Amino acid sequence: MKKVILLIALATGVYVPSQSVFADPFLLQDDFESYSINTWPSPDWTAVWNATDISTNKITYDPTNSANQVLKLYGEQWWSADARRYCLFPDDVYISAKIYNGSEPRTPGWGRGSIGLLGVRTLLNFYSDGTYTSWPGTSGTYQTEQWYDINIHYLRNGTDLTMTILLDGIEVFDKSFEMNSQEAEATSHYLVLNGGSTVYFDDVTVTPVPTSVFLGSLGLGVAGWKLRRRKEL
Ligand SMILES: [Ca+2]
Repeated sequence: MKKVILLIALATGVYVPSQSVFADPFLLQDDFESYSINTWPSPDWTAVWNATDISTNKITYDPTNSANQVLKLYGEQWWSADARRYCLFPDDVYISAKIYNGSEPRTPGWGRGSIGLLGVRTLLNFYSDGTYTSWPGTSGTYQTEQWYDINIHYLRNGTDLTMTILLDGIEVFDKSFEMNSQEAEATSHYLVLNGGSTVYFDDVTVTPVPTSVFLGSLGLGVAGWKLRRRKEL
């Protein structure tokens, strides 16, 4: 596909931006395979609150696949665990991660796993009552002890934010709303992975180009994804 586009461009003299949708210009990318088992993924990720307890917050094996390394967080009630990592944030950016929530009993309303931008926004939060929520608005249900693919398109235009969230390839949130000035003007964030119980994370990425699930949702080649309605921006 890339060669075809390049040949067409050469034939027509069309300018081809160096950053095509087929490149991999990740602003953040971590599959947690480069760290040693039973260690904290330093210096890339900063441990905060309960995450400083290395006995329960560490690189470990995927509970469903012993050949795969993941990051485990363990937050106790009222004392959750944060993994934070600095990342540049352009106005148009795609965030993805895999999450597996444990099933320890927790007070209703208490969160299990979440992903967010420090001090600014929780992008997606999985609660102990079996629901997940993004703010403002949409809620659905999920299962514990199961991996989910989170894909988020975070698009700023002035003070307007359009946020689209796909969970396992299904669009669960697609909304535009106004941001405060802090969020509207930010050029970087600390991406936060949070656990209020046992939570595993893997394959965390932030990139300014559409991830494959969004290309698929636009009908560009990944079979099985639904066509996504394009919003007026
Ligand atoms: Ca991994």
